[in-house]
Amino acid sequence: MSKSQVVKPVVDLVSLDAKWISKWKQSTNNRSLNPKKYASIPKTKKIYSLSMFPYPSGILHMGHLRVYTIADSLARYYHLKNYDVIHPMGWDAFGLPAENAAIERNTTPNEWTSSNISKMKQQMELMLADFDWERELTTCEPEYYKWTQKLFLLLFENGLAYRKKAEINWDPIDNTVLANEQVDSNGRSWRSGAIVEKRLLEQWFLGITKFANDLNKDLDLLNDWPSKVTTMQRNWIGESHGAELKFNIETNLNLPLNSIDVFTTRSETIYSVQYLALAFDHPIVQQLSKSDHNLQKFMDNHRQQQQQQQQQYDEVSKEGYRLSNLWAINPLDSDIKVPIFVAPYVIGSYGHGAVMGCPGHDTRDYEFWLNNMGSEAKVIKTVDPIGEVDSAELPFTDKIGIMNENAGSLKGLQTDEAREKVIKMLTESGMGSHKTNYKIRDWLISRQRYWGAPIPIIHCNHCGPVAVPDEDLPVKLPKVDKLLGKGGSPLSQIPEFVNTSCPSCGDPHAKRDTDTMDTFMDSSWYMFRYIDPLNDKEMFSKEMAKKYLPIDQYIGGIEHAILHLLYTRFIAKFLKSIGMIEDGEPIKKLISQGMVHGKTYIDPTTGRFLKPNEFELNSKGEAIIKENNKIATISSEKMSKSKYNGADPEECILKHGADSTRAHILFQAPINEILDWDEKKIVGVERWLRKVLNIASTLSTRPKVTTIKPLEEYNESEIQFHNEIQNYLSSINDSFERTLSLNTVISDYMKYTNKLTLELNNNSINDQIYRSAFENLLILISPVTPTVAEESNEILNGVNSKSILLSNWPESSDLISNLISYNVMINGKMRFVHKSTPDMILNEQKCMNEIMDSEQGKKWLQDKTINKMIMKKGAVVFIVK
Ligand code: ANZ
Ligand code: ZN
Repeated sequence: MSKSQVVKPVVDLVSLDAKWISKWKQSTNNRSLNPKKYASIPKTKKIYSLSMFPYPSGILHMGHLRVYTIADSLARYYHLKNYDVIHPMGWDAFGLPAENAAIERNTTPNEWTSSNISKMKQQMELMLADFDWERELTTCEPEYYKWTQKLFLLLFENGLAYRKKAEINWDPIDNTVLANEQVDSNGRSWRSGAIVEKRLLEQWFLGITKFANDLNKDLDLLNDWPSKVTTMQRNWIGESHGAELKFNIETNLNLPLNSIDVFTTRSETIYSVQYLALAFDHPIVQQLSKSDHNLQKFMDNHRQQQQQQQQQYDEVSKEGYRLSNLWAINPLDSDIKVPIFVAPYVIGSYGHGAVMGCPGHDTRDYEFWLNNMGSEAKVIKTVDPIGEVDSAELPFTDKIGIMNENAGSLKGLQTDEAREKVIKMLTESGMGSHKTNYKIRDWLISRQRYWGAPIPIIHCNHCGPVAVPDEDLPVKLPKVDKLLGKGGSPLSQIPEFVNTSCPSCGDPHAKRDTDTMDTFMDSSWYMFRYIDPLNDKEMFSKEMAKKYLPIDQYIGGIEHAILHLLYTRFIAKFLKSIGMIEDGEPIKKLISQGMVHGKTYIDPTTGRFLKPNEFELNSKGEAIIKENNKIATISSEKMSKSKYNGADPEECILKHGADSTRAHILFQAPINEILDWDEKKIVGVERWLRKVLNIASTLSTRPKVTTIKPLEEYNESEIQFHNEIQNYLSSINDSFERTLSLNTVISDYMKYTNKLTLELNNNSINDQIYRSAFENLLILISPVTPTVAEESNEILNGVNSKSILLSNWPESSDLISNLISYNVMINGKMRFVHKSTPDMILNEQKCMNEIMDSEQGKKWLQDKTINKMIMKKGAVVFIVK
């Protein structure tokens, strides 16, 4: 390679953004920032690469920047590989914040939302994210929510949407119902912070529990999901194998039931049952509380505990209320009669809302028993530990043990044998059976809110709830000038909306449902709409579903590990059950990206978060608090306004350019780990990108060599160069395709570039080999840093050259590490060295052809008649005339 002066690139990184955005847009008719996307190239395979759509808050934060950089880089990579890429974007646009913002700002949720959407779209362009805007969807637009309503009606027709009076969590500040998950462990609303109250309301539920078994079982198929997420889902579904047992009641009272069913996972403890405990909403308790004032009082006193759900057993009261004149008869021995209590610790909605109390074997039951029967109360124990262990321990809670003499005919059996035996005996007598229970509850979707998809149901005095006919969909949200944000459901205050006629019997006094749907409903199926976004006949066509589903990779935050993903899996299973899609699992690979943290400065004396202008950094990197000269504590915490530790993606891009920002955010941490944002470190990435531009400038001053040097003629440095470059290529490939180790991609880029820089002014690498390695580098970096790739290509090949983004991803070629040198002897004289694979001398024809075709071979052997060729290890001998 000839020496020449290094030409410094004239461009600065930031200015590249505007230049290339405008060029790309021109070349794609404003459709895209990636010319490859609409190039007419035969496609190899499809890839549906999805990132979780954002709530249109109006500002792109660092978390967005991170997830969309990951997603965009992957999509660009697959475009270079000529995949049919689906990479859509949309807006999860319904929900409380828009409604609250509208109330605060005296605007409408609609206006607020659409202005936010356009702001965020601009920011996405600024970060060079190239989404399929022709697939864009917005959940608050009638074209979309028409199909959300249709989905609801399909569920309704199939018995999976039903109404039930339910105790709901009521937020007295926001005046709305909250899902259980929206109530924190202190019983407060996640949003307003108010103590949540309970109310009874007629609500819409979706029957997710009907799919509980499949939702649990199919988690086993999700090998490409983080195990953390599948574990969280498994716990949430809470499958529990046990039995249900029936206890007859002995009483002189008039009760709605003459027996009590309980769910137990420990049937073998049946002879240790000393009482039954019932939940507050058990039918027997409901009935008795009507006439028993003391019971009413007890329930009122403990309702709070009953409400704060028995999530933390220890905190729930051990108090009970004994029901007089009431006994439960042991189903295996009618001589054993036990008392019945009402107890706050029994969960009304789990199992049968009734527990068989075994003080000898369950800690909770033990404490309850002593608390209510006196500390000296007798405790019956029917299981002992196996072996020589002390058997006096109370309660004995091990699941594994041996039945003792208190266990009647079970004596001597191991617990698991006894368990099966009890269930068998009870099954035969009709007093019990195997049962699998789930913790998961049906999905409450009613919201007493304005800004959501109206539930497409009309209530008729004669017909009950009636589906709005398809031709009347969507049921549009009525326009409002002003939202008050007080009282019940806003839609119920709009008579023109409420009053209608019954689609079934025509009764003119029918009323529309005034609730709107939980926004999780909008997001539970948006990925299906993306595949056929303009379809005005159906949610999506089966053909498109077949072509593009399942989602190959879904990228988003861990905060959606449970609900959103569970709802989506549920809807997929439902759509499969009605034949609309083929895969019951809609998401092949799940990628959960880590959070972005910011450096947080804290006053060590007061614990107060410090604003950037309240301290100064000294040369040791310490932060000295101006007010008191103390050294601030520095920690890394989730970015938030109140901690003054946020960083604005837009600012960073305007200062350093989109390429640097993108590469920096990928480089700083593996995608699934916490990223500690540190803008200062971006200089490393900037330095790297300048090196790339530098090489382009230098090469542009050299004549372009096109003759391709054959591999077998590579000299030592070229072989070493070739192999090193090939190693980077396969590592980068593997990272994009398999490991998603995108931080490694950036370090491979840097190493690749360093190798090129090192060889730039050595003469050891052939110009063409070098240049082609550089052009490959530009293709490789273009998914992450498209402007520098383009600019370098333009510097190198001129303004009219074809966009580098139109290239194909370089094929990897074999390493040539195992080439060996053959001394070629002609008529007894050593003439030249030929490099080839060790197997060259295994095949006479190959050996002959290879040597004759090589440059040296031609020179020495062209016009000669070869009498004989002898192949040896490391040498080839010719006898010629
Ligand atoms: C008798 C027994 C003996 C129990 C023993 C446990 C230990 P998982 O595994 O979570 O499903 N239980 C049943 N229904 C309940 C309800 N509505 N509210 C509160 N607790 C309830 O738990 C099943 C166990 O939880 C059941 O097994 C029952 O107590 C209790 F040594 O029955 B067990
Ligand atoms: Zn009717």
